[in-house]
Amino acid sequence: PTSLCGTWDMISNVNFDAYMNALGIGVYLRKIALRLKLRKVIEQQGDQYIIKTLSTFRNYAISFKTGQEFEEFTKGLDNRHIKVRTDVVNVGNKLTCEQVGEKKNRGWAHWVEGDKLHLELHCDGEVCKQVFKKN
Ligand code: RET
Repeated sequence: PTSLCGTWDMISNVNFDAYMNALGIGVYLRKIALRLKLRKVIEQQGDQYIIKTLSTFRNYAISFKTGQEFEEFTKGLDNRHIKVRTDVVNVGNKLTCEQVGEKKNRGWAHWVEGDKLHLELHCDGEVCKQVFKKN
């Protein structure tokens, strides 16, 4: 896709609470997470991506190669072990994945439009939409 690389700061976050609730995250952690202004730092070398979610409260990072299945432990989020299927692919300018595990219909998509990074997170029928501007 259009390069996702860079440092991106959150400007909007729609339905994050319902998404976290669908993940089974408790009300206390949800309240903290909802107040955070998240920063994404995305690095890419060839097929290799590192995506960092940074905040004053907690950081979270994943690293993977597109097209190769990997295992993710969502430490500090819902603390589940999931298989992220080789559907980490570039579909029409989007970097998408499906996170296969206990939760149904779980995954995300990243894409760039203009100077904004868009991230759509879904789980069990809930869709969260986050937008970031280039730092
Ligand atoms: C925070 C704070 C602690 C509680 C929760 C969080 C959620 C993080 C999420 C990260 C998603 C990362 C993605 C990376 C993709 O490459 C902010 C760490 C629940 C939902 C989609």
